[in-house]
Amino acid sequence: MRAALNRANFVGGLFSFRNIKSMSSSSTQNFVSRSVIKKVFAKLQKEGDGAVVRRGISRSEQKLLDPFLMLDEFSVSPPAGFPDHPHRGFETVTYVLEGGITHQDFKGHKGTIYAGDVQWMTAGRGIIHSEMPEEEINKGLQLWINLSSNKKMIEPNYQELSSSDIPKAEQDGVQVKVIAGESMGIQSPVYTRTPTMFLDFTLDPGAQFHQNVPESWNAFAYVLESGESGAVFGSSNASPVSAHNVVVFGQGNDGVSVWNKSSSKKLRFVLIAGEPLGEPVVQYGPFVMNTQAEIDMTIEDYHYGKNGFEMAKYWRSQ
Ligand code: FJE
Ligand code: FE
Repeated sequence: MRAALNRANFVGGLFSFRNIKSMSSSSTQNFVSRSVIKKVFAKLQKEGDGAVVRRGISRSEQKLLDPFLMLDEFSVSPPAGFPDHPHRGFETVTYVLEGGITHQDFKGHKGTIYAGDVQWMTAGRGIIHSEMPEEEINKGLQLWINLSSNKKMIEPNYQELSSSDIPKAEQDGVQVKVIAGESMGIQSPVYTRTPTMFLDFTLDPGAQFHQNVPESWNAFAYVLESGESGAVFGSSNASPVSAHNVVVFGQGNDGVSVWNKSSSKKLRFVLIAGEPLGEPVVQYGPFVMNTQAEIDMTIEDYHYGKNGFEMAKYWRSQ
């Protein structure tokens, strides 16, 4: 029934989008939404060199939100930033919301991403880089996605998308930017080594939407902007969520329903979901492996410049 509807919706290259409204001639709820099982306010925390981040996901959420390891909402101004530091065993996704971030790595990869741009970095066996702010005010999100044991030691890789490369769609007062995965019938070009959905939604006042999420995946939302009592997730009468909160959804059901109950302000949030890896996680700062022995080996590799960290001894960012 769903698949047939999907196909029927594709007409002459134009999509018509399923959502609560368009399918609700007889009832308002054709989908069962996951419910909110936890809310986490992203507290301010010092990180890097003089930088302050709001950490929405940290170790305490890792079990509930496998494969996600960390979500930081950053706001940095020079001279603060994230100078030379290593990563191994996972991916970092940097999504700039305002200003720009310049990155340089130990293999000569260099560039600046600006508002709306995304850098999807697979650290794999090892990256050493700096991430420094470009303008007066620089804001964005950084998400860490774990890699499965057989991919932790792959060669590093970058996928860089400028704002114009990110597919966008709009329907009934709901705008979406598809950073990873699929929404409203459009698909991101990003290759996700750990299957991931990363959607940036803006809902006009009074708008509502339902996003499907694969049943076995873990899912959360992070509220970027919301009017007073605006952001309602899971059920139309659930208590509203304010900005800078992570909303963790329970597993199962069709996906996630959301309402912007504000009569004057837009609601902006990211919806992020991923297929759990179900593997043990041992984290030591920016190294994420499966066992303590692998962490010990990683610290040794970094110290002696081995197994992917060969340039560690010679490289400094400019
Ligand atoms: C880090 C040192 C670091 N949150 N959000 C140690 F510098 C970092 C780090 C960041 C970071 C970078 C950006 Cl652009 C945005 C961030 C932490 O680079 F994660 C650890 N553990
Ligand atoms: Fe980094």
